[in-house]
Amino acid sequence: MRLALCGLPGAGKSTLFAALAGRKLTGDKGSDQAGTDILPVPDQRVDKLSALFNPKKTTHAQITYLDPAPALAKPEDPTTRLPPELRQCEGLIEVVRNFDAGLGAPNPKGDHAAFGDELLLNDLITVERRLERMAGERQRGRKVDQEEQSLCEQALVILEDNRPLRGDRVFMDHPKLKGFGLLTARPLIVVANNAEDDPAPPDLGTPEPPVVVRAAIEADLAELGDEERAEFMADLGLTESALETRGGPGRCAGAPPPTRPPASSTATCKRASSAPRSCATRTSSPWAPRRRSRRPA
Ligand SMILES: Nc1nc2c(ncn2[C@@H]2O[C@H](COP(=O)(O)OP(=O)(O)OP(=O)(O)O)[C@@H](O)[C@H]2O)c(=O)[nH]1
Ligand SMILES: [Mg+2]
Repeated sequence: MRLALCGLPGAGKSTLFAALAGRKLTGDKGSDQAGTDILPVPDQRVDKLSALFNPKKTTHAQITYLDPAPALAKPEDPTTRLPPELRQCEGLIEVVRNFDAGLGAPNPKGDHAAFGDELLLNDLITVERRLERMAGERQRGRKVDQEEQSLCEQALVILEDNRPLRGDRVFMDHPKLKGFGLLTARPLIVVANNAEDDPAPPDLGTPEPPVVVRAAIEADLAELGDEERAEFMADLGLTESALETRGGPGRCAGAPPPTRPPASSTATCKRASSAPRSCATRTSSPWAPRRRSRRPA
């Protein structure tokens, strides 16, 4: 399974990716390099069975994590604002900034809504363009696929109502829609990237709270050797890092015990808010470059 990290610029995607991959951040934090890593999904059942039967080889399920480089956007085409790799993944992990670090006061609820709008807008344009092409083909006397047309029309109604497509399995699985790479039809895990001293999940206006990580701490931990890491964690009062639960960006290190299973379980695959939102009413682009600063050492 391929999962792509996504979200507004500066949300901490690359920092979280480095923590998940258990490796140092390449270059300066905030660099635009893309990354891919394949990680096993921790599964105690597999471990128990393996210990019981002692097979020659034990293979855990694997997840490929992608941290795509920011897209080279053409201002006139909103569909170029998101990295194209998002369309090739089976699921999305949206990272929402909930720290300041010189980037400005966090607005996790607003950022989550803005990114949701961006996904919706992309799908809306994709479906509209396909319907336009089909209308053109019909005009030229060519036959069009009735089922595909009907699916596109149904999708258009939902998207025009500012609702994502992931509520309906038809749009998630249908082979005739596979090639479209519809983004709101992908399962979505929402991860709040919290400030170092804040373990509480922010209110995103969604029915369920997001998974919380503190990516900066996790990335720092990933850079340490075992002994130093244990010391650093003890200093911070942490019992577990993302590296130990990296089948997914699991729970917030040091946070109260989780109220739900880790992200590798479907229980944390949330639906984006289905509350109507308007793409048109947004006044400032969330894609404007943000001021970056390195965290103080
Ligand atoms: N304090 C704090 N700073 C963070 C955290 N996560 C990321 N940062 C900082 O925020 C800045 C942006 O982080 P990145 O990981 O590069 O963000 P990104 O989402 O990959 O950014 P783009 O790829 O440009 O969209 C960097 O200066 C990071 O050091 C965090 O959890 N806490
Ligand atoms: Mg990045």
